Amino acid sequence: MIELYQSFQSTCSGKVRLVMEEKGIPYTERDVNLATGEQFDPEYMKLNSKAVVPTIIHDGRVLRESSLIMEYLDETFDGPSLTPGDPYKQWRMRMFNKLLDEEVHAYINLVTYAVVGRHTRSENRTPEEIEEHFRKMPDQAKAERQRQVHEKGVHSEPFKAAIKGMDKLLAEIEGALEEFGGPWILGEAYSIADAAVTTYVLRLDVCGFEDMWEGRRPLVAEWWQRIKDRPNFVGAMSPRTPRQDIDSRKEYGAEAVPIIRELFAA
Ligand SMILES: N[C@@H](CCC(=O)N[C@@H](CS)C(=O)NCC(=O)O)C(=O)O
Repeated sequence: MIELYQSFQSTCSGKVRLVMEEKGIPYTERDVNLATGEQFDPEYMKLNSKAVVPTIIHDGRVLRESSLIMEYLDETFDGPSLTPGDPYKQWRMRMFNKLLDEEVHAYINLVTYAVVGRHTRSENRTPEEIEEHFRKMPDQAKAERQRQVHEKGVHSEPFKAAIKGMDKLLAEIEGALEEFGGPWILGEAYSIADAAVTTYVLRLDVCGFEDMWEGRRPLVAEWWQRIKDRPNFVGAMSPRTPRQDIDSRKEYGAEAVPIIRELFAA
């Protein structure tokens, strides 16, 4: 039995869950509450020194980094293979993971912070505590972007840049669906590439930003419907995610919808 240290809607935890659901791997969820800082608990940091989720424990071994965990699970367990046999397609699959790790993950964090995180942080901390948090961040360029997003939310320039960055991911998906002929990103077989990008598109969907593909990126729109119809989609976010966490994203996200429409009309 795999132990998965996770957070309900965390994109990276979702990637791992999608693979486990697809391959029928039994797992137990261990919740790490990122809002209250449980990721910094010294006991948890013994498992994951970067203080992030997910972490899995399998056969007494501790594994980190969602992209690498997906490949580990695919190679270790029976069930449908999620890695294409063709080396070129394997390269494309890993390029999707690289794009997520190096760019998209930072963009989605900014999007989520602009839509909902800034509201919850303001409810739980004083303005002085929030400023102290920004001052302590080791990467001050990142802190400045977050500060702007904190102040102006979905009206800030970093939010708009992050939405454009997310559109780059959608363009990559559209391009691969066209190149390989679908129905999945790398062609006939559902793969780690599909599982990896699902949670990022889901975050946009949960925020009510489906205009980013509907009517704009027809192959993504059809693929997204197929993804949501798959049995493993249950793993995209923890099935125990509180309903109000999901609803609040759509409620707060409504403010951004006209901004996004304007961005893509320009
Ligand atoms: N590269 C890591 C990134 C993990 C990551 O950033 N996880 C987020 C949740 S999706 C997290 O734990 N954030 C902790 C925090 O916000 O303090 C992976 O792919 O596993």
